[in-house]
Amino acid sequence: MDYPRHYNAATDFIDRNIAKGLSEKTAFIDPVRSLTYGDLGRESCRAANLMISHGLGLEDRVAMLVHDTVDFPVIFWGAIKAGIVPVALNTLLSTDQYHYILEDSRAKVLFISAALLETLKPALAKLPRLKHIFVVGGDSGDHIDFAKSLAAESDQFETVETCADETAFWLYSSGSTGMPKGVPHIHSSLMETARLFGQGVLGIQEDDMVYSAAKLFFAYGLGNGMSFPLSVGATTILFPGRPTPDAVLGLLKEHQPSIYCGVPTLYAALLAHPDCNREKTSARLRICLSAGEALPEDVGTSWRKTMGVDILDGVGSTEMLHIFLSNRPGDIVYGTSGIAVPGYDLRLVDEEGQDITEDDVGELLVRGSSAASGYWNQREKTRRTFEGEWTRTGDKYTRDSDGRYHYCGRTDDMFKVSGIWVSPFEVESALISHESVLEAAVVPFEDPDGLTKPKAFVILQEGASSDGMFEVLKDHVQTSVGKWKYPREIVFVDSLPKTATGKIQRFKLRD
Ligand code: 3SK
Repeated sequence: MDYPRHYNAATDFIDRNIAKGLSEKTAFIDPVRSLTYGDLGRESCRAANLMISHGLGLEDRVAMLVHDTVDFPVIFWGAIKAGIVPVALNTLLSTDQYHYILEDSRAKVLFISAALLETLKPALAKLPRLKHIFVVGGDSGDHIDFAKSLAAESDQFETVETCADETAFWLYSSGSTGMPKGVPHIHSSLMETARLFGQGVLGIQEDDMVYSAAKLFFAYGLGNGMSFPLSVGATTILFPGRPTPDAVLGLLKEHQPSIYCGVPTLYAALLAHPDCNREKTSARLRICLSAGEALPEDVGTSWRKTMGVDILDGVGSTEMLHIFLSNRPGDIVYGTSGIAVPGYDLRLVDEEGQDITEDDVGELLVRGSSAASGYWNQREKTRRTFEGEWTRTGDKYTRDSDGRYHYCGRTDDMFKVSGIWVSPFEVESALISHESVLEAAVVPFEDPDGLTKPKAFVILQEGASSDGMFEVLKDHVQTSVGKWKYPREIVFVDSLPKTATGKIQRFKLRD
């Protein structure tokens, strides 16, 4: 879609709802407070004034290390209104990672939830560019109390005229290795993802209520819980704590959202919970969304059976801001990633960059209006990922004769056994489809003859025993996905290494 040259996303996402008569409608609910669209308009004006009165101006960056409470949208939109660039940070990182990101982004101001101060403290003395720290919700110690200073500001602010093509906010891509990379996104991208996926595929409408277990700092959560609902004047439930199965089922029961967004691991854990059923928890749920990792077929079909509602499995990335490949309501094939989201183009290419033919495995490239143009201060990585209009995803797929995409694994996770590609995801899905398996990760290892073979790390369902399980799972994989693909070794574990956004870090399991 064409955007006017001068465009500030805050006008589109907040003022338009107020002009539509939604001032009194609830935009966000957290466990303590709620905000109407009118409140969001006023509070974000106060936040814009607060940042300006602390010396920030156009294009300056502010870091947000903030849990999912109503403060998050107030700060995020306050910055955007003022042409200041919020940098939303993952709340699950380590002191060293925060030190790296705060240095890398050169944020002058930090908004931080009180509970996260302890982790950051050891890094503070080494961050000379950081001028002010606002503490959100709780004891501010030596720093500035966000709520008090916000209340002292005017609730009137004239939104700064920015360009549709200028940077509005940053996210950090967690990646599976190395330090996170800054990914700047422009003002028009939020509305593009809301229009193309949120409205176009998910079909979000004004009377929807969304709960996203994926947090707002994550591109997936930011679309689910912020840009999609605000694009149509809907309501979001925010939860600052860990989305454990108990917590998620409690929220579904209490608020009865119409849209729930989760990740595959959490869907599997919810299904293993005794209270997971539609009558008890989620009568109003009309659609669920999954991303972050490919959804195993078995999890999708079990959810449909248990909850009476489908999961749309989609594929997105921090670089593209949200989902560009997805199943669609009424056209779901579990175990596949679906088809291109209208508005995005996809290609599968081989190692020489040539388009591959049907059924071959290729790397997925995507083209669309919400793409970032590069990584902050990382020229080599930018060149390897952003190739003109096309963005490399680093994911391997096949495309079947119906045009549906089938996930095979990360480009660096695939391996060959007896000269044939093995997708760790395919073997993991076969393992998970066994009733005793909760989660699985598959990596290559060298057998005593120096040959590459699959090895699995398996978390068993509660109450299942590992006695005799190696033979059982070996046979199960052989009959489900092929004789040569079965794991030659299985290690039974209690947890798997994952990124903060729930992706299995297979490289940590390789010998
Ligand atoms: O990381 C992902 O897989 C993802 C999925 C959907 C939207 C955004 C992201 C980053």
